[in-house]
Amino acid sequence: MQLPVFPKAGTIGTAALLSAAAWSSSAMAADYEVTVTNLTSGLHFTPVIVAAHPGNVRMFQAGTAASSELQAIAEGGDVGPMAALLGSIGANVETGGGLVAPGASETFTISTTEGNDFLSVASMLLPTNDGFLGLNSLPLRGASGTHDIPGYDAGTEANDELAGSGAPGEPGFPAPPPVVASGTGTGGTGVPGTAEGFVHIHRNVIGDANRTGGSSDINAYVHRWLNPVARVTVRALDATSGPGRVGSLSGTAYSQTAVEIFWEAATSADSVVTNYEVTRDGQIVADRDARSYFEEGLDAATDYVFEVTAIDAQGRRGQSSSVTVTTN
Ligand SMILES: [Ca+2]
Ligand SMILES: [Ca+2]
Repeated sequence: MQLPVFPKAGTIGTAALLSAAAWSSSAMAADYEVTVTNLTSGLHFTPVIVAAHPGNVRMFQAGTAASSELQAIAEGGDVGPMAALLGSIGANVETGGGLVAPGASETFTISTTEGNDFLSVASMLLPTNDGFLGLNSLPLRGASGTHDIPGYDAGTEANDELAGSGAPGEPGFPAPPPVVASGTGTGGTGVPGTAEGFVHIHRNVIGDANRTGGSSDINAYVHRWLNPVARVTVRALDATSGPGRVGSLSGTAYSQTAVEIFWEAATSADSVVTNYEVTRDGQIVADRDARSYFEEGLDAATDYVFEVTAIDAQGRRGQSSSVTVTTN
């Protein structure tokens, strides 16, 4: 069949062509909950775009020139052109309602249609000239879990670090009130540089400590960051695919140091459950094809939280169940 293909990156298009083998014709429609969390202490995210799309399209590709649609996101937070382009090839697209503040999260529910098995996420980092967070074509099958993502520079604008325009091709970064309130300034002379020409991992901002002058309008004490900048948490909602929860999870303490937990089998709606992952206080302690887990060597009179997650033959994870067991 003829797959939809974006024009090559570097012209006006968005996607690089991937191997058709990466695209699965047996893919099923499904609903996912996608939560984007701002992991930084001082950056704001512009309204987020979340898209489920075929495996042969990409919103961006590191090492190649950005599309005009990505440029609009990275320089001004405008997701409209990218949403329109993705919509035109049949992608499922959701966009956010506003800025995502440091430490905040926004949750999207995305219903995918058949063939849209890859998830991409993007949003501008403020204050930067053309920085963005990007999750690039994550396979949705088996994607339930957390995915930490870095900040990229779109390469379309020089990083002069001056408050200015959010229009593509114009210098400066947009500074809406919450970003100004976080500590940006004015009156800088500008950090020297030119547009880099290709998407790359962002080398971070320089900033300065002079709110009304210096070389940068970015505050070095507030707006510098370390990667990752964002966490994307994906959870499959569709009860017609993948594993469900285990049943009747319970636990028993045998002594001051030994406990055992038990559960009933989980089922997968369209596959078979092959194993169960067991964690104790967040650490994986077992991954097995069994319906119980015994552990000794624990501390006396202590609460332990066990979680059990079913995993099916396609690697998909169900929702976790938890039980607290207190040693004697
Ligand atoms: Ca740049
Ligand atoms: Ca300054």
